[in-house]
Amino acid sequence: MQLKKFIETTCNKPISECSNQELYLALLSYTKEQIKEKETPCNDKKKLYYISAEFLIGKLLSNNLINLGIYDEVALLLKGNGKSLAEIEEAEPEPSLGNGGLGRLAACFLDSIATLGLPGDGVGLNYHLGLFKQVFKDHLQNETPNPWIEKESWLHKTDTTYRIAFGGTTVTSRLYDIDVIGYNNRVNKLHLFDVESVDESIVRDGISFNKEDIAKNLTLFLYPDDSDEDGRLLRIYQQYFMVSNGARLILDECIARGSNLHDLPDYAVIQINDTHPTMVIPELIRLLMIKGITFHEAMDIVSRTCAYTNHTILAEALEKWPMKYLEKVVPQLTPIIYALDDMVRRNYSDESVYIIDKNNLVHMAHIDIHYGFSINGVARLHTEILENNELNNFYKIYPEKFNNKTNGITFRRWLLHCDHDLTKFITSLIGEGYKTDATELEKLLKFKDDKKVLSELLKIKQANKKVLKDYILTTEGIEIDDNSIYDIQIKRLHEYKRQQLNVLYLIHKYLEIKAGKLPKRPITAIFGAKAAPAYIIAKDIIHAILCLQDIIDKDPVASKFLHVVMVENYNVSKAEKLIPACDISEQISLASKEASGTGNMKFMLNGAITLGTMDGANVEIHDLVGDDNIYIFGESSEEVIEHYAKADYVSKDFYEADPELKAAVDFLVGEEMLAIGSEEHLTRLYNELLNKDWFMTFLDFKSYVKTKDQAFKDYEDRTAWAKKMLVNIAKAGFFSSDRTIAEYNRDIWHLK
Ligand code: 26Y
Repeated sequence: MQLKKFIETTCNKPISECSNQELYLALLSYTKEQIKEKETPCNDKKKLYYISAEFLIGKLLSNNLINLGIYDEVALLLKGNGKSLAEIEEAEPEPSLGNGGLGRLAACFLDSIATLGLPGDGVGLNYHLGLFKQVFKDHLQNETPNPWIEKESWLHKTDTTYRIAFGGTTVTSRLYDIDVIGYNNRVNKLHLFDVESVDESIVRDGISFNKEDIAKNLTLFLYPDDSDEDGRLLRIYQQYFMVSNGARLILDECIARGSNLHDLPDYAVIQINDTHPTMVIPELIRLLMIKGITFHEAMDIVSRTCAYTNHTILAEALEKWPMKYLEKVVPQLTPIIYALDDMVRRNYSDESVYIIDKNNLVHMAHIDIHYGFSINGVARLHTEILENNELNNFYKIYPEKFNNKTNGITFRRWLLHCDHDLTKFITSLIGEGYKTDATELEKLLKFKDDKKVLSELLKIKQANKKVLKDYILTTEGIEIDDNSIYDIQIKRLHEYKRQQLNVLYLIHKYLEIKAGKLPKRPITAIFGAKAAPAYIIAKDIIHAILCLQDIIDKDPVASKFLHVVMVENYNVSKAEKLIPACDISEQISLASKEASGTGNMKFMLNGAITLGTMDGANVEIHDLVGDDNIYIFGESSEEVIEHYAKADYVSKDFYEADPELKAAVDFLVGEEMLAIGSEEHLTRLYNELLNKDWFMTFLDFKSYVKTKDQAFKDYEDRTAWAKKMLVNIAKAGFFSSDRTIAEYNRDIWHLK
């Protein structure tokens, strides 16, 4: 049916009289119909299954319209009737199925897989209450449930259900699907498993609930608090629930496509997204054995089907589960895990590659490395560190399994959707080709010295800054100055990402302003970050940011030059508003610690200039844009790795040697902060930095201040700055997830 007629029939009135909510629902069902028409029966033999605890997909309406090629038509029709598609989009709830980079990467990958026309589905869980919703109160983060599933949604309830048995209980699962539409291409699926007996009403004050009531709580939250034993057990219940359902779906589908299971690797490739889905390996072996295949053959089949992506080198993020937990939750898997470990022990004497260590901890990554055929890092530097340091013992055994796949982002969401004006402008300069071949963005380089083009770029940025200003006023009730420099750090709150370094800079700036040294132009420093509910120091850092925000706001002089804004409940939708408006992109992790980063790529694509360390994909950004178009500071990853090896970093030495650093650190527990903040939180943060500072904040303080001040100074030469913006946009093509996925397919998946 024609769109106008469809909406008016569904809503039973003219478009101009519909509410945004009504229009959203009408467009939701219209889009679903369009997708149905595009769906083709699957006649591919081999299929990819991307299994992940997180899929941070963001709102879907606009992206689906873009990928179906009907966005402009829909927007125009609505506009002609006095409605705005952007405003209608506000009615759509954002799915809360992820936490950070790993989950957003999975979502970008699904988009690119479908866009490249490859058969590949996502497999994960349908968390009803999401990660959590962040609420600020008394300068502190509070957590509340984030329900996002409404009666009408993108989820399709399917007839697929399984009985999933654990040590003590058995539950019934059900599969829900979300369509994944490629840009002018095929439709794939995101498969989300749910437990039939889930019960949202067991959640009390904030996000607490009975962690032992598995049948009711299994799919309530992503990453439930694991600071106690029941919480850790629940994580294992969730992981097994995900992989057992996933494994059964995969086997059922492959059998339906003609597999006799002995030939499973010809029908399926499973990409394991970090270690959360690692139990899929022993679970598949178990299921194949139930079908009559011997252990050895099953092990061989599974090893040729599974590939593993590592996203971190932080020790605490590499999962190790006590054997006794696994015995309790998944006793059916433990004999298999013992057998897998036994094979390793028979072949290798080096204890560091065992699956079960002498403390009876099961190293999940070790299962993936021994019993998968590919191990990849997510940026060049990251893969090098895995090969030469963190996983060197494995690299020596299996050099041929290791490979790099530098991350990417989907330009459909992170340019076409989030920045319509920039998209139109780029198209007017170089045509449409870059939308399917992102490297064509390099054609922009010929406008590097074109004054008109550069000034248009600045105009678009200014307009986006105004849009963000209005958005922040409506959503956060905070007024920012669109004549100021927007300096943005948005990412999970973690000490290694060093939001605290940014905080120390801002304190330093504040003190300078108070002493009469005024910046040329006002600065708006924007943060967005959720801290894991049990991550104490991360929450202390949020507290420090919110207190500082308040202190500066209340200072009649300083507030004219410096504004700190922490947006509440940072999520994909907020990122889509913040990124196009950004001038300076903060990518300041301690070198060697950020596996890749993907926000860095989104900012660059939207014409922000990176202020960063030589870490993760920043290194590759630097290679591409050159010294003049990025602000690099801080010690190198080699130097940092050496500090850890020698244990020679003493934060107090830096504090004592640098009066500016000392003043900024002392400010954390000074009168002004204590007058509005909590002594407990602020003192803990102060002590942590002074006595430990595991992520070496103080090490890079001096060079951070110097480099950041230089960036602010350079900003004043507007034409020179616009040229940097243009080079960044032109060179961003490499970071299209279409490129990343083409590499995964070429080297690992071999689809089609
Ligand atoms: C369960 C717990 C231990 C855990 C929960 C979440 C462990 C890790 C994670 C999430 C990790 C994550 O988001 N990693 C990020 O992956 C991105 C995509 O590859 C990288 O760009 C980014 O550098 C990395 O921190």
